[in-house]
Amino acid sequence: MSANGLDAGQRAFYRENGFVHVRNLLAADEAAAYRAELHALAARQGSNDATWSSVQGGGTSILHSHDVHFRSAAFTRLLTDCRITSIARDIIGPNVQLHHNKMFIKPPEKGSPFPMHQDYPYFPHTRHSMIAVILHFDDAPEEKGCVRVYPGTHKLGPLAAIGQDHHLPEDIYPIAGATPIPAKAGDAIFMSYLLVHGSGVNVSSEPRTTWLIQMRDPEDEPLTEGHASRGQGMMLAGIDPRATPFRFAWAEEAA
Ligand SMILES: O=C(O)CCC(=O)C(=O)O
Repeated sequence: MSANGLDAGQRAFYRENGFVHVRNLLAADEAAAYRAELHALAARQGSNDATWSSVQGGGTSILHSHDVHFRSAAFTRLLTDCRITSIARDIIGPNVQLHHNKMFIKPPEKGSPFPMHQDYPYFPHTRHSMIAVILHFDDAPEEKGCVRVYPGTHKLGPLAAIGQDHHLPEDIYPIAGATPIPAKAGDAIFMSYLLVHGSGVNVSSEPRTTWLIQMRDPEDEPLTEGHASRGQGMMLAGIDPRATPFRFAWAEEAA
Protein backbone atom coordinates (compact mmCIF):
# COMPACT_ATOMS: atom_id res chain seq x y z
CA MET A 1 0.00 0.00 0.00
CA SER A 2 1.45 3.35 -1.02
CA ALA A 3 0.85 6.70 0.67
CA ASN A 4 -1.19 8.09 -2.21
CA GLY A 5 -4.50 8.26 -0.42
CA LEU A 6 -7.80 7.11 -1.87
CA ASP A 7 -8.43 6.76 -5.60
CA ALA A 8 -11.44 8.45 -7.20
CA GLY A 9 -13.60 5.32 -6.86
CA GLN A 10 -12.82 4.99 -3.15
CA ARG A 11 -13.54 8.67 -2.56
CA ALA A 12 -16.91 8.35 -4.31
CA PHE A 13 -17.66 5.17 -2.31
CA TYR A 14 -16.86 7.00 0.96
CA ARG A 15 -19.10 9.95 0.06
CA GLU A 16 -21.99 7.63 -0.77
CA ASN A 17 -21.59 5.10 2.05
CA GLY A 18 -19.81 6.93 4.87
CA PHE A 19 -16.96 4.40 5.07
CA VAL A 20 -14.25 2.80 3.00
CA HIS A 21 -12.48 -0.51 3.53
CA VAL A 22 -8.80 -0.14 2.58
CA ARG A 23 -7.11 -3.50 2.13
CA ASN A 24 -3.46 -4.16 3.00
CA LEU A 25 -2.79 -0.69 4.38
CA LEU A 26 -0.15 -2.40 6.49
CA ALA A 27 1.95 -5.36 5.37
CA ALA A 28 1.29 -8.65 7.15
CA ASP A 29 4.56 -8.54 9.11
CA GLU A 30 3.86 -4.98 10.30
CA ALA A 31 0.36 -5.96 11.45
CA ALA A 32 1.83 -8.93 13.32
CA ALA A 33 4.38 -6.69 15.06
CA TYR A 34 1.71 -4.18 16.16
CA ARG A 35 -0.46 -7.06 17.34
CA ALA A 36 2.37 -8.39 19.50
CA GLU A 37 2.97 -4.86 20.87
CA LEU A 38 -0.71 -4.47 21.86
CA HIS A 39 -0.92 -7.90 23.47
CA ALA A 40 2.23 -7.10 25.48
CA LEU A 41 0.67 -3.78 26.51
CA ALA A 42 -2.51 -5.61 27.56
CA ALA A 43 -0.45 -8.04 29.67
CA ARG A 44 1.35 -5.10 31.34
CA GLN A 45 -1.80 -3.19 32.20
CA GLY A 46 -3.94 -6.14 33.34
CA SER A 47 -7.65 -6.61 32.81
CA ASN A 48 -9.63 -3.53 31.84
CA ASP A 49 -13.07 -4.36 30.53
CA ALA A 50 -14.81 -1.89 28.22
CA THR A 51 -18.07 -3.78 27.69
CA TRP A 52 -20.87 -1.29 27.08
CA SER A 53 -23.45 -0.91 29.84
CA SER A 54 -26.34 -2.01 27.61
CA VAL A 55 -24.72 -5.42 26.93
CA GLN A 56 -23.18 -6.10 30.32
CA GLY A 57 -24.26 -9.28 32.11
CA GLY A 58 -23.94 -11.46 29.03
CA GLY A 59 -20.66 -13.02 30.15
CA THR A 60 -18.60 -11.19 27.52
CA SER A 61 -15.65 -8.85 27.93
CA ILE A 62 -13.38 -6.64 25.83
CA LEU A 63 -9.94 -5.39 26.76
CA HIS A 64 -9.12 -1.80 25.99
CA SER A 65 -6.66 1.00 26.54
CA HIS A 66 -6.86 4.60 25.41
CA ASP A 67 -3.90 6.88 24.58
CA VAL A 68 -1.84 3.97 23.31
CA HIS A 69 0.84 6.36 22.01
CA PHE A 70 1.57 7.26 25.63
CA ARG A 71 2.33 3.59 26.27
CA SER A 72 4.28 2.49 23.22
CA ALA A 73 6.38 4.60 20.84
CA ALA A 74 5.53 2.32 17.92
CA PHE A 75 2.05 3.82 18.01
CA THR A 76 3.35 7.40 18.18
CA ARG A 77 5.10 6.73 14.87
CA LEU A 78 2.06 5.01 13.38
CA LEU A 79 -0.20 7.98 14.23
CA THR A 80 1.57 10.10 11.64
CA ASP A 81 2.20 7.34 9.09
CA CYS A 82 1.35 8.86 5.73
CA ARG A 83 -0.46 5.70 4.61
CA ILE A 84 -3.06 6.70 7.21
CA THR A 85 -2.81 10.49 7.07
CA SER A 86 -2.97 10.65 3.26
CA ILE A 87 -6.38 8.96 3.41
CA ALA A 88 -7.49 11.07 6.36
CA ARG A 89 -6.57 14.18 4.33
CA ASP A 90 -8.64 12.95 1.38
CA ILE A 91 -11.65 12.73 3.67
CA ILE A 92 -11.14 15.58 6.17
CA GLY A 93 -8.99 18.06 4.25
CA PRO A 94 -5.31 19.07 4.46
CA ASN A 95 -5.23 19.55 8.22
CA VAL A 96 -5.74 16.50 10.42
CA GLN A 97 -5.73 16.62 14.21
CA LEU A 98 -5.75 13.79 16.75
CA HIS A 99 -8.85 13.48 18.92
CA HIS A 100 -8.05 10.18 20.67
CA ASN A 101 -6.97 6.60 20.03
CA LYS A 102 -7.74 3.25 21.62
CA MET A 103 -6.98 -0.44 21.29
CA PHE A 104 -9.54 -3.20 21.57
CA ILE A 105 -8.82 -6.86 22.09
CA LYS A 106 -11.95 -8.98 21.82
CA PRO A 107 -11.05 -12.22 23.60
CA PRO A 108 -11.88 -15.60 22.04
CA GLU A 109 -15.34 -17.15 22.42
CA LYS A 110 -16.84 -14.31 24.43
CA GLY A 111 -15.54 -10.99 23.06
CA SER A 112 -18.10 -8.26 23.71
CA PRO A 113 -20.22 -6.79 20.93
CA PHE A 114 -20.59 -3.07 20.24
CA PRO A 115 -24.30 -2.22 19.91
CA MET A 116 -25.13 -0.15 16.85
CA HIS A 117 -24.33 3.53 17.37
CA GLN A 118 -22.96 6.72 15.92
CA ASP A 119 -19.79 8.11 17.51
CA TYR A 120 -21.28 11.61 17.26
CA PRO A 121 -22.96 11.80 20.72
CA TYR A 122 -19.70 11.01 22.50
CA PHE A 123 -17.90 14.03 21.03
CA PRO A 124 -20.22 16.15 18.85
CA HIS A 125 -18.60 18.74 16.60
CA THR A 126 -19.98 21.62 14.57
CA ARG A 127 -18.96 20.52 11.08
CA HIS A 128 -18.93 16.72 11.49
CA SER A 129 -15.37 16.37 10.17
CA MET A 130 -14.58 13.62 12.70
CA ILE A 131 -13.62 10.22 11.33
CA ALA A 132 -12.33 6.97 12.77
CA VAL A 133 -9.88 4.57 11.27
CA ILE A 134 -9.95 1.02 12.60
CA LEU A 135 -6.67 -0.76 11.90
CA HIS A 136 -6.80 -4.55 12.03
CA PHE A 137 -3.78 -6.38 13.40
CA ASP A 138 -5.23 -9.86 12.93
CA ASP A 139 -7.93 -11.29 10.68
CA ALA A 140 -11.48 -10.30 11.64
CA PRO A 141 -13.94 -12.63 9.91
CA GLU A 142 -17.62 -12.47 10.87
CA GLU A 143 -17.26 -15.02 13.68
CA LYS A 144 -14.68 -12.82 15.38
CA GLY A 145 -17.22 -10.02 15.70
CA CYS A 146 -16.05 -7.93 12.76
CA VAL A 147 -17.16 -4.34 12.27
CA ARG A 148 -20.68 -3.99 10.85
CA VAL A 149 -22.20 -0.88 9.30
CA TYR A 150 -25.42 0.56 7.93
CA PRO A 151 -24.07 2.09 4.70
CA GLY A 152 -25.22 5.61 3.90
CA THR A 153 -26.50 6.41 7.41
CA HIS A 154 -23.92 9.20 7.75
CA LYS A 155 -26.31 11.20 5.55
CA LEU A 156 -29.04 11.08 8.20
CA GLY A 157 -27.18 13.44 10.55
CA PRO A 158 -27.20 12.93 14.31
CA LEU A 159 -29.81 10.36 15.45
CA ALA A 160 -31.56 10.12 18.83
CA ALA A 161 -29.47 7.74 20.94
CA ILE A 162 -30.33 5.76 24.05
CA GLY A 163 -28.74 5.53 27.48
CA GLN A 164 -25.29 6.01 28.87
CA ASP A 165 -23.60 4.24 25.96
CA HIS A 166 -25.54 6.13 23.29
CA HIS A 167 -26.68 3.05 21.37
CA LEU A 168 -29.46 3.12 18.78
CA PRO A 169 -32.80 1.27 19.00
CA GLU A 170 -32.22 -2.44 18.40
CA ASP A 171 -35.53 -2.80 16.51
CA ILE A 172 -34.47 -0.17 13.97
CA TYR A 173 -30.75 -0.98 13.81
CA PRO A 174 -30.24 -4.66 14.78
CA ILE A 175 -26.61 -5.81 14.75
CA ALA A 176 -27.59 -8.78 12.61
CA GLY A 177 -29.13 -6.50 9.96
CA ALA A 178 -25.94 -4.47 9.47
CA THR A 179 -23.48 -5.14 6.65
CA PRO A 180 -20.47 -7.10 7.96
CA ILE A 181 -17.02 -5.91 6.89
CA PRO A 182 -14.79 -8.92 7.36
CA ALA A 183 -11.19 -7.73 7.35
CA LYS A 184 -7.71 -9.20 7.08
CA ALA A 185 -4.70 -8.34 9.20
CA GLY A 186 -3.33 -5.06 7.81
CA ASP A 187 -6.70 -3.78 6.56
CA ALA A 188 -8.17 -0.47 7.68
CA ILE A 189 -11.73 0.82 7.76
CA PHE A 190 -12.20 4.59 7.64
CA MET A 191 -15.62 5.90 8.67
CA SER A 192 -17.54 9.07 9.45
CA TYR A 193 -18.51 9.57 13.10
CA LEU A 194 -22.12 9.82 11.82
CA LEU A 195 -22.10 6.33 10.30
CA VAL A 196 -24.23 3.79 12.18
CA HIS A 197 -21.86 0.99 13.09
CA GLY A 198 -21.11 -1.65 15.70
CA SER A 199 -19.92 -5.24 15.85
CA GLY A 200 -20.97 -8.68 17.03
CA VAL A 201 -19.63 -11.10 19.63
CA ASN A 202 -16.29 -12.81 19.00
CA VAL A 203 -17.34 -16.46 19.06
CA SER A 204 -14.15 -17.72 17.39
CA SER A 205 -11.18 -19.35 19.12
CA GLU A 206 -8.87 -16.38 18.39
CA PRO A 207 -8.72 -12.81 19.77
CA ARG A 208 -9.62 -9.87 17.52
CA THR A 209 -7.05 -7.07 17.83
CA THR A 210 -7.64 -3.53 16.54
CA TRP A 211 -6.47 0.05 17.06
CA LEU A 212 -8.86 2.93 16.44
CA ILE A 213 -7.83 6.55 15.83
CA GLN A 214 -10.35 9.41 15.87
CA MET A 215 -9.26 12.45 13.86
CA ARG A 216 -10.78 15.80 12.94
CA ASP A 217 -10.21 19.09 11.19
CA PRO A 218 -8.67 21.41 13.83
CA GLU A 219 -11.10 24.16 12.77
CA ASP A 220 -14.12 21.98 13.56
CA GLU A 221 -15.25 23.20 16.97
CA PRO A 222 -16.47 20.71 19.60
CA LEU A 223 -20.05 21.32 20.75
CA THR A 224 -19.43 19.91 24.24
CA GLU A 225 -16.57 19.70 26.70
CA GLY A 226 -15.38 16.31 27.76
CA HIS A 227 -13.86 13.24 26.14
CA ALA A 228 -10.40 14.61 26.85
CA SER A 229 -7.46 12.41 25.99
CA ARG A 230 -3.71 12.59 26.25
CA GLY A 231 -2.16 14.25 23.24
CA GLN A 232 -5.53 15.48 21.99
CA GLY A 233 -4.89 18.26 19.48
CA MET A 234 -1.62 16.83 18.14
CA MET A 235 -1.34 17.63 14.46
CA LEU A 236 -1.07 14.42 12.43
CA ALA A 237 -0.97 16.19 9.05
CA GLY A 238 -0.86 19.80 7.91
CA ILE A 239 -1.18 22.72 10.31
CA ASP A 240 -3.57 24.19 12.83
CA PRO A 241 -4.53 27.40 10.95
CA ARG A 242 -6.11 29.10 13.98
CA ALA A 243 -3.56 31.81 14.71
CA THR A 244 -3.11 31.77 18.47
CA PRO A 245 -0.18 33.25 20.37
CA PHE A 246 2.23 30.72 21.85
CA ARG A 247 1.81 29.98 25.55
CA PHE A 248 3.58 27.45 27.72
CA ALA A 249 1.40 24.49 28.66
CA TRP A 250 1.83 25.31 32.35
CA ALA A 251 0.53 28.83 31.71
CA GLU A 252 -2.55 27.38 29.98
CA GLU A 253 -3.19 25.14 32.99
CA ALA A 254 -2.86 28.04 35.42
CA ALA A 255 -5.22 30.27 33.39
O1 LIG B 1 -14.14 -2.28 17.22
C1 LIG B 1 -15.33 -2.40 16.99
O2 LIG B 1 -15.87 -3.48 16.77
C2 LIG B 1 -16.21 -1.18 16.99
C3 LIG B 1 -15.66 -0.09 17.84
C4 LIG B 1 -16.58 1.07 17.90
O3 LIG B 1 -17.61 1.07 17.30
C5 LIG B 1 -16.25 2.26 18.65
O4 LIG B 1 -15.27 2.29 19.42
O5 LIG B 1 -16.99 3.25 18.51
